[in-house]
Amino acid sequence: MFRSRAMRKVEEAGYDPERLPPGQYLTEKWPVLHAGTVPDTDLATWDFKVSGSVETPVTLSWAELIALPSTEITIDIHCVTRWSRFDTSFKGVHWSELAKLVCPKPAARYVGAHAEQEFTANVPLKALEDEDALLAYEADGEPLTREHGWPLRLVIPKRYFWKSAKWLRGIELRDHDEPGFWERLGYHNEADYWKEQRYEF
Ligand SMILES: Nc1nc2c(c(=O)[nH]1)N[C@H]1C(S)=C(S)[C@@H](COP(=O)(O)O)O[C@H]1N2
Ligand SMILES: [Mo]
Repeated sequence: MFRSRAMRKVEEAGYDPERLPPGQYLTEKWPVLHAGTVPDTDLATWDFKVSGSVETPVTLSWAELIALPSTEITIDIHCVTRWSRFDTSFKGVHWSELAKLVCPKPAARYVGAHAEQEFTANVPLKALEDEDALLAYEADGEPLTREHGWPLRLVIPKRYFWKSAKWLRGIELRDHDEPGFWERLGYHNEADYWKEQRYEF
């Protein structure tokens, strides 16, 4: 069976080479990537909003958010710039806990993730409902570092990592899809790394 050089390296590192999506290579490091600057956040004034196509919009303080039941996931990160990092663990709140509070309307099918500095990312609501998606506040057993999105980031493991908005401040449910920051710049709307959905052009 054909093995690319990148896949052979994955094998040499002791992993199943089939874990590496096409066009990716494995890195041990965790690169930092974003547009703009790392925001200054004060947890005392920080809040998190769930809005849009919901019965009961909510605004949660940091204390209220972390008081919600938490879950942990261990996932592989695949960045569109071609690095992949295996087995990063995240702890945080699953969307289902927030859904209990807001009651999504039947028409809600899409999500706009809102982050600091007007950054946005869009995914289908199904992707957020997936059991391995998370609103994460810890990575590898430690609070997120500022560069990786502290205090809260989205993690959507089945898509390229640009969908996983750092410095997340809100989730807006919609009855229609709207492209986010990178999607407006030509990145693929779906971002399935097994299909190499990197760019629309
Ligand atoms: N708020 C915000 N989140 C963002 C981005 C961004 O520009 N702003 N970039 C995305 C991109 S392109 C990637 S690859 C990942 C990188 O996450 P990391 O720096 O934790 O590796 O964050 C995503 N989340
Ligand atoms: Mo990225």
